[in-house]
Amino acid sequence: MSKRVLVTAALPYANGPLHLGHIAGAYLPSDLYCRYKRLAGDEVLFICGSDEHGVPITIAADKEGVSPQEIVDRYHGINKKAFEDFGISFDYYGRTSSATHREISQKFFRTLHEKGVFIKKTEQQYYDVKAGMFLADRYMKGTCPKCGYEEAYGDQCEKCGTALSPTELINPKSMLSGEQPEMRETEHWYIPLGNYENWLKEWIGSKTDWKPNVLGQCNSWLDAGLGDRAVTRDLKWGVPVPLEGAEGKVLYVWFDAPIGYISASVEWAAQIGDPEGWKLFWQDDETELVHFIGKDNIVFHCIIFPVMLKTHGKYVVPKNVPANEYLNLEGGKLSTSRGWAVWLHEYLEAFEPDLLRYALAATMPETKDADFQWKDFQNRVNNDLADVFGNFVFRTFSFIGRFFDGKMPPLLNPSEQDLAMLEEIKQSGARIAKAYESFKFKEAALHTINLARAGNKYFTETEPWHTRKSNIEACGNTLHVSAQIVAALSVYFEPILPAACKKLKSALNITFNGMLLWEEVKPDMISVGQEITPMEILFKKIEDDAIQSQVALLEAKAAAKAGTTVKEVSYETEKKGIAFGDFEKLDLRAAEILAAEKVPKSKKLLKIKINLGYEQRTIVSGIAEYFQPEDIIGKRVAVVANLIPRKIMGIESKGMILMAHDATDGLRFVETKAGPGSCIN
Ligand code: B3M
Ligand code: ZN
Repeated sequence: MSKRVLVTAALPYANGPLHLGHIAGAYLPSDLYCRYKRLAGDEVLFICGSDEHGVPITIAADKEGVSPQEIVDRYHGINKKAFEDFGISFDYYGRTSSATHREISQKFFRTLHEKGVFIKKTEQQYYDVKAGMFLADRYMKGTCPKCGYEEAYGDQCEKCGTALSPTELINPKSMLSGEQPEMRETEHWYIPLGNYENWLKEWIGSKTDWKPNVLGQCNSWLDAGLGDRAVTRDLKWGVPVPLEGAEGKVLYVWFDAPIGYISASVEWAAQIGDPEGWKLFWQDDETELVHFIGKDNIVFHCIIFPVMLKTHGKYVVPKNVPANEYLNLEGGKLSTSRGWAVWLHEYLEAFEPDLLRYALAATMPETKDADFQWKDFQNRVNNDLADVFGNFVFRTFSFIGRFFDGKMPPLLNPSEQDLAMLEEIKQSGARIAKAYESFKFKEAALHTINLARAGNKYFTETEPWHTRKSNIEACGNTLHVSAQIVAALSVYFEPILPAACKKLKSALNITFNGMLLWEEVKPDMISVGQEITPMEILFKKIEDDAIQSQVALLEAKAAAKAGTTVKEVSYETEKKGIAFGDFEKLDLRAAEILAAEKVPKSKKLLKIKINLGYEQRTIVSGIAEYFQPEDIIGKRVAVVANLIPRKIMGIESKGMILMAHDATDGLRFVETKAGPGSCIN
């Protein structure tokens, strides 16, 4: 029976770009799940969006000296695009600064207020006299009372994961002025979570299928006893508290952000022209609500938000909250401030989405922290995707093309091995499905590649390169069976490798109405005589130097943040030899830089005017992060003059300025004393 599933992925703060830790934590697993569920025939609504309130946003704005709106507009755009480019299949990507969200979260708050859920308390809170404001938790740092970490925030210690309140910090300091704040009186609304302890214990206690790491955190919260949780703050940025006498107060970001899932669903429904359609997902008991999050968000999604939903009365509560652990990077903790991160948009400039989707699925931090290593990424791509899956597909297609006219051969007098292999299609399908259903994505990836592995091995063992001469019927059987496995893989691999599977399906000429479903995968999916279109190689191997340059880039970023340079020089491998004729095609010239300016809306690009003696022209160059425009005027540099012009951000760029990539000093011009226009060769 088909189910209705509402899947949410944690709303990332729109205060910075996404890195691989975010992707492995919540976004790839939720996408795998949704893509699988759609294939399983379930009705899926997949919701995410930008979390645009809260102190992380205002801190980022303060740091840059711009408005919070400017920050969220920028990163909402960047992150939405990165998700799209990476193939995350959200049905809707909202934002909590939208008018709908303000209205819905205020309404939610008012409902709870009218139901008498909140208590109002006057409390002493830290106030920064110099900055003239009450300090939100995140504006305070101090020593964690549990583990002694000196950089703990007012709401949480990132070292030991303990949730804190600012008054628990030892030696509290304001992050605004750096000074010790003083206590002042202020009024706020609280949810007395303790009132719901019994319900929570019973509800969470009934969850036998939740991940142990999630249950563990929930139980330690419950065992420690739940206190009152403030749901309002003294801040300027946020959803205003919709009550009289609450001027200058906003909803606590962790109150409004999860309601963002609801408001995004409301916007989705309006967009598809069914304004009431969201209710089926949020207010019908048959719906399975699943929250995908990182482990630092567990308490909010397993305790606080469920209490909000429950006390509101109209909403379903989550069926599961499959939180992941953390992803480390090359043996170190991912850290934006230390520059130890691989940004998703940066990854996408270098490699295809499918490759990372597979590598992360195979190493996901499901039950414990995992480590992303570039070398391991390369191995998974080269060994699993290229050598196993890609090779199997390639052999199958090319043999059918060469020896069977590009048409599916019949299965005639199959051997036991042939039949066992066909049988494996269903069995693998069931195994993979079970893994997805139980949120074991690593296992799903393993079972899927194992089917390709089994197919590849079968191909080798049945030796069609021999049987094509000795027993053409057996050769046809090998290819028939192999093609059926490839067809099955074009569905089974789809959650992880959507782009590759799309190519495969079209090469196999699989026709279907809408989506081919999991249960429609059969050992006779491709009919005899069906045309099989020859295919280019599915996955190219990744060369060592591509990996080395990623590692070098990472080290350089970290070094730049640390204010040092990388000490160990690593040289890029020399490229393959070229003929003199190839070199002669390049028209290299000396040129003088006449003017330079930043390209608006781009961090990386400079628009540079050069003098080539015989003409002046414009070149757009991606060096803005390394040079100030005013510093490079007058330099005599080497350029490729005969590069075919292309438009970069709307500017026509004619040629390319040569740069040396110095391993210790970063980018350097290739300078020359020759006059503008001189040929270099
Ligand atoms: N923005 C925290 C985070 O990115 C937060 C999640 C909100 S989910 C409603 O870790
Ligand atoms: Zn701690």
